[in-house]
Amino acid sequence: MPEYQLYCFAQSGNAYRAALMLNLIGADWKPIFVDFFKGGETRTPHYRAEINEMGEVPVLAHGGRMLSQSGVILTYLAKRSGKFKPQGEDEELEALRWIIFDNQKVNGFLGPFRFLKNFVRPAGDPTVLAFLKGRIDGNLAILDKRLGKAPFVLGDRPTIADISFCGYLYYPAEEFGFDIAAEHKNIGSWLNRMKALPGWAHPYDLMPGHPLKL
Ligand SMILES: N[C@@H](CCC(=O)N[C@@H](CS)C(=O)NCC(=O)O)C(=O)O
Repeated sequence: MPEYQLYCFAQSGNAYRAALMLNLIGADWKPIFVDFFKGGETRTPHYRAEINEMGEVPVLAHGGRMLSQSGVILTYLAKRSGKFKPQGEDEELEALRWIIFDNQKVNGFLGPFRFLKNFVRPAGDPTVLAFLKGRIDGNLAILDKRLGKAPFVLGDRPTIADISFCGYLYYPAEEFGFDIAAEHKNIGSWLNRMKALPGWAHPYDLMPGHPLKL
């Protein structure tokens, strides 16, 4: 049995952060498919009792541990592998600062926006989508400005803060209705730098459940 198991599904950018990290550090891992869309698996009593009381993916199973929250999983894997690890207290705090900003305001809005646009019928209320899009544009601009100052979020080398931001950013532009890499040039260049790292793979190739048959 592989050392790490990751509860995930292909459309989840939140889970992609953990899957990408596992691949980039060369971990021995396998995905465990969670049937979020058809089976509503994250809402079942079994999932909430045995896998994650928060009812979310990703969940990383390792030894006796069941870890959720991608930021926690990234921190755990960085500590264990020594890779993509912030060095020293200042960098650790800086990484955490950007990971929380990402979870709440960048991928934290991109995920629900893409979900409402693609995966629910009827599609989400235009007012809600417009609100989310406004927040997304403003927050991507903040990331873009940051990436104009250095090649990676914390400076010259990639850390878990960069891996967190990858969340939804490699999914096809058609799924959003706008092209993030084209509209935000520094983010576009940074996405290419991340893509060049050994072990990088697209979310649809790394996690099970694509294409989605609704
Ligand atoms: N902050 C969390 C977000 C996790 C999350 O929202 N996952 C979604 C899938 S993309 C989920 O499982 N949602 C289930 C639900 O909200 O019912 C993380 O980064 O792990």
